[in-house]
Amino acid sequence: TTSQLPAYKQDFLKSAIDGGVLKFGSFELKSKRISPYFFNAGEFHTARLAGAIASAFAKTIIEAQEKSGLEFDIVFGPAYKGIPLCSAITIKLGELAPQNLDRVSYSFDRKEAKDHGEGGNIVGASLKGKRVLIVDDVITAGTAKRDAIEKITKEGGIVAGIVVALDRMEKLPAADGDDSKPGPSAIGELRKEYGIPIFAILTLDDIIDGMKGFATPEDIKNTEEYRAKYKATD
Ligand code: OMP
Repeated sequence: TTSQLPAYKQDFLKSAIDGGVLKFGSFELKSKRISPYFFNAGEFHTARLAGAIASAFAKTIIEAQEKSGLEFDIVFGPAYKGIPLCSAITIKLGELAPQNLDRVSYSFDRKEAKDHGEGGNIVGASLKGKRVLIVDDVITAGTAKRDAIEKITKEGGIVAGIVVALDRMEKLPAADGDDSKPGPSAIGELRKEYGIPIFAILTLDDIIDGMKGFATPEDIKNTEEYRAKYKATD
């Protein structure tokens, strides 16, 4: 049940459902997998929902700081969906933990390099020599996160960790295309490869637990079947 979830995570799940951010049906993912559910962070555009996602991120980050010693100077949001996130989250961190987090900055990247004016690829705080926390909407295969890590490293930043709204807990797509075999998680591989911590407000397990209170039996069944098929072994 959702009762094991901290209250702020339950609130976030409720906001995601009420706001139409979390939808059930049939959706093709970037990985080409067909998913019975989809989380569209772009729907968090009202004042109330933008506040809800920023709060849930900020609380997850503060918890990671307290429990896992996460330390960072910059909240980095990869273009495009990470851009409103990094600014809203930074404001919220300053509000919730002014004694130690009102010194953090945000920055984000451009999709295309700008060759006039101030130039460069990064808007906001310079990443050089700074500990950078990546914030993004969803992690499935981790491809977009890998790109962000490369970009930050190229700019001289040190990646301190990644925080996402949703960890879909999926195994990496199999090299031979056979997704029926067990496989390691996208998150696990990123952790190993780069030695960085990764945190999520919600996981697929949280959604399945939470949806028992409101979803149709068919959506629950489809989502459970999807989890059984694609959940990673770690
Ligand atoms: P990576 O895991 O880094 O490849 O990124 C997955 C991306 O897929 C996310 O950043 C989203 O743009 C998109 N996505 C969603 O937004 N919501 C979902 O529920 C699933 C996906 C997806 O296509 O996997």
